[in-house]
Amino acid sequence: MQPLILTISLVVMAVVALLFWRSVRAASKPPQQENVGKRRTQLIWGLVVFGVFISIASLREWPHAIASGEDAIVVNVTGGQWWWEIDTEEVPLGKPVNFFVTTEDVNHGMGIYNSDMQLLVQVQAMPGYTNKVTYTFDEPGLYQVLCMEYCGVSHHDMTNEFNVVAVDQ
Ligand SMILES: [Cu+2]
Repeated sequence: MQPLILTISLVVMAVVALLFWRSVRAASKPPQQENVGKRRTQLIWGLVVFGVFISIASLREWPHAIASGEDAIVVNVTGGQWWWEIDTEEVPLGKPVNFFVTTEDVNHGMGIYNSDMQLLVQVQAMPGYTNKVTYTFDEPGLYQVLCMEYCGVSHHDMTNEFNVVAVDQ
């Protein structure tokens, strides 16, 4: 998927660069036609419509949607200087987990990392708000919750963990 996106991006960049170069060249010449202003307006509106279309078409599923249905699990996470409280130690494998995240003091960032310390999902933790993010774990194991926003001298100690376990149906 990545090479395809890179190729499409390079082609679109080349087309935009070509249009830009033609516009600059056209602007340096005296206008030869009366309708050149009209054509420029059409070109600008065409590019705007094209840009809006590409933006909408390239947006994937809205990232803030919360899983619903009877399968969904709720895990409440509260942050503070400098700790994370998670209301469970075990999370089921293969089920959508809705993390409801808040903080008791300052802003924090809740990031969930797998055992290779790859960031899987993150959401801002804000005082007075409960932010939500959904993630479905597809591998069992120990997962780390780290703070992703500098929040004071012991920011680096702000960690907790939970296990993702296979559950029988
Ligand atoms: Cu923090």
